[in-house]
Amino acid sequence: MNIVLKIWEFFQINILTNPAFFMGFIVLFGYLLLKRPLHEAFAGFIKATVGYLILNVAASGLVGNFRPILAGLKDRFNLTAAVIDPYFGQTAAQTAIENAGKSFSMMMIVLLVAFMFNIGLVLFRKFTKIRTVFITGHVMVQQSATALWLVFFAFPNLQDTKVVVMLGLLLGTYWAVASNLTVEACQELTEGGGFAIGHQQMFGVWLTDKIAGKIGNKEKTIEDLKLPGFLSIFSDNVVATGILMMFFFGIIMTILGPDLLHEIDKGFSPNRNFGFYIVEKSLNFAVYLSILQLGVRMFVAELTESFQGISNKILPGSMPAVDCAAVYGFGPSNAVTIGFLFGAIGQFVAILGLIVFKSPVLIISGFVPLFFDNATFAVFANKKGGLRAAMIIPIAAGVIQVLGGAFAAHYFQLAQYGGWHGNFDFATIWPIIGVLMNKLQYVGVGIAIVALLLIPQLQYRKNKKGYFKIAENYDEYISEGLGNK
Ligand code: ASC
Repeated sequence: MNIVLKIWEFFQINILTNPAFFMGFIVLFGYLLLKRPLHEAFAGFIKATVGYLILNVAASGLVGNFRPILAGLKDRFNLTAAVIDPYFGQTAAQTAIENAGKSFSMMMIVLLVAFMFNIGLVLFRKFTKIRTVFITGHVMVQQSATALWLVFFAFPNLQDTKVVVMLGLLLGTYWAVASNLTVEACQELTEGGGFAIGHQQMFGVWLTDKIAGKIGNKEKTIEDLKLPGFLSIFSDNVVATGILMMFFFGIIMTILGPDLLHEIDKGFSPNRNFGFYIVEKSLNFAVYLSILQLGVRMFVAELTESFQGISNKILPGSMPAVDCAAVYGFGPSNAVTIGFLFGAIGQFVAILGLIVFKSPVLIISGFVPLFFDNATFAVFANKKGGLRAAMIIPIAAGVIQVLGGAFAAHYFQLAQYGGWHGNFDFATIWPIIGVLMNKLQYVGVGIAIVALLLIPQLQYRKNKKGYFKIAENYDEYISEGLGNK
């Protein structure tokens, strides 16, 4: 057992929680299975790994720069509020777990059990109908932390081994089922890119894909928008993002004031002009978005080609589920900005609602759900329902994130520790799972797992012929007309 754990520890630290290498090895392995020469396989490994590392630079740049600014609102007004953001959620869950006298270290084994269970579900896909392996490591860690607290909350006296097994099965099921739900939407958006989403808003992506066409008009997409006169400068994504973020963060940073910003951002040296600081910070948003797209294009191109090896030879009809930012290169660049801003409108309106109706918990917007969830929704919404859907869906999602987050932070008693996970799935499906566990105990866990496992069965029934084909060979899926069922 010890040796298994040691190997797992090595894998977890070096590869799983560093998906750049995971991606690189998948590509390398795929090319080898396709019998490409070794040097080509190696070149693919480098490009995929570098592509993912570039994506990481951009994502951490966005998160590192803009998360503290939103969270600063809490300090500025001395609020007791929960920030809905997975980083805050993870810290809050960890503190709650330790305060309850439990050890957080079993997380690593929970991850092992859950990941293995996900792979098992793919290996037995003939029965389970699961096509995706969730490989976004840092997100898996955050989700395990929150879910571990939900289990302790519902079962305060449960023995450690039981916690690990139960949570491992529950999380593994969620990773497999929820990422599997995004296969159709992702393949259609990327025209056979060969990946699904393994992130924090997978139910939201599925819902968006289903309802966008009903809300909007796919003939009137963001690309088609012809802006008159001087507004035409907004068609350029760098210009649009730059201007809109100067406006958005300009207001927030002015509210925070230079003194607080000096504290938050050590890079803001005392002799710098506040106005120029605001402009540079805001324009950096456009910088990171440009970087992100470059990285995504690199690794997706390699993955699409090489994964054929894996799906032809060993796991037909399966695919990896990766970071949501991977889809940003597949929509108009402005979609991402539109999603963020309209998500913010939804969140701010809902927060006002909490204040007006004297909610027992107050919520502060967190950057990760606000940006990454809503940008993702907008990209998918634009594909099926054009600009209108790309605005309406993020507004609705913003409201749901705040209300679901407020309920969860309150019910699961994490508001006192200042945070809740906050992403779309953690404002919807996870609070439901948590309440089920709390009210019905083991029966609740059972219901959650069985209900989740039923989802891919229902998906399969709707399109038996196309179900695995869409992941295995998208071109054939289209040419055989299987998508029109
Ligand atoms: C998350 C998280 C991040 C971002 C990143 C988006 O949920 O923890 O750092 O989203 O994965 O690319």
